[in-house]
Amino acid sequence: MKIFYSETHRLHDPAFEVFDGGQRVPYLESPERMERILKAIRKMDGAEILAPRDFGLDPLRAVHSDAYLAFLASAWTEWLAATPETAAASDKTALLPATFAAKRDQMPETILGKAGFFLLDLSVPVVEGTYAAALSSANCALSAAEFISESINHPPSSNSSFRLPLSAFGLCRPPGHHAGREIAGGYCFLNNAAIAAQWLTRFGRVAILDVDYHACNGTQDIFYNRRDVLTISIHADPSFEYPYYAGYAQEAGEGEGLGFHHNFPLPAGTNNAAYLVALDQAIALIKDYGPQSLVISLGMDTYGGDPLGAFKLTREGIGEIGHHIAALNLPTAIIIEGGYNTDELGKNVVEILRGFQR
Ligand code: OKP
Ligand code: ZN
Repeated sequence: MKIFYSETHRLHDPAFEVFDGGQRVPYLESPERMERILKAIRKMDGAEILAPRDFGLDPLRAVHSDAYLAFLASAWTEWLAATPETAAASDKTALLPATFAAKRDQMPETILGKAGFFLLDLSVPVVEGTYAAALSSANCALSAAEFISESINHPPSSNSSFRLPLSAFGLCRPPGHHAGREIAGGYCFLNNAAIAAQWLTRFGRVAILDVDYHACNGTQDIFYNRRDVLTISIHADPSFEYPYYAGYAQEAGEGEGLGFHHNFPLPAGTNNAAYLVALDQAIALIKDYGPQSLVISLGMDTYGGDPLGAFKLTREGIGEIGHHIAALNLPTAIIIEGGYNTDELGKNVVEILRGFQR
């Protein structure tokens, strides 16, 4: 399997985030996550690690607003200009506002005003390298999408003599699924999976299946009124879990998009069997939709030992997820989102990728 990866993610390495209760804690979405995954993947049969191609800004502008992209591009410079003392302590500090926009019809002018407008919560500290890292992350997702696009409209059953690239893995950091059209949140700045899916729409209908522990409020936001991209998310019930304000079962899309978004909120303690029931329902919806390609937002935080999750999936359950999805036999770009048990992260990712090796 082709794995698209760049070291540029290291440029996004904030010293802290702020947890509930107001404590500053070490940033959980750490560069070490990628190191652990890479280490395990290198031992996998047939793994080929490739640098992403630079797709430029157009595929990002198809998903995010220009004002939001401009904010990400200049936020750090503006923050430095507004707070010269930041420069001296730049390895310990970050741009993080204390006021957030409940109403969004006016974008303020100052950098703190804009930060509150474009950031959703206290887990998206912006540092000097955030934008560069986010761009490179999106390019990894786009490279995976481009690679699998070769097999779109060429089903594996057709009598071609070469093996079609049915799946590829975007080893993306920072993650993306909480980033909306013009908002960052939950460690996410650019919505890598949405950017890949949008790019794939040139070849026909696309489905996004999000199996991260957290609801994909960003992906839901981006495609909510569209029917050319089916979005489905299986996650912890937002009535008790982040992101709290999206991911409810009754949210089903609107306008043209009504019926083309599905949420499967599950309770704390969800085990393999209960998870796979929801997954198979989601897979049936994807079959009915009949997409030309599939994007997976892959979170490993459904694992029982995850510090941010309350599900009880085992490594075997995680392996099953891979096999069930791979049985759809669709050109599939797998994009990594969350997963914070660094000791088990690599093994869990390899376990799920195994289902796609054929
Ligand atoms: C990102 B991804 C809970 C704090 C939650 C944000 C979590 C973002 C998860 N006490 N902070 O979906 O894995
Ligand atoms: Zn998550």
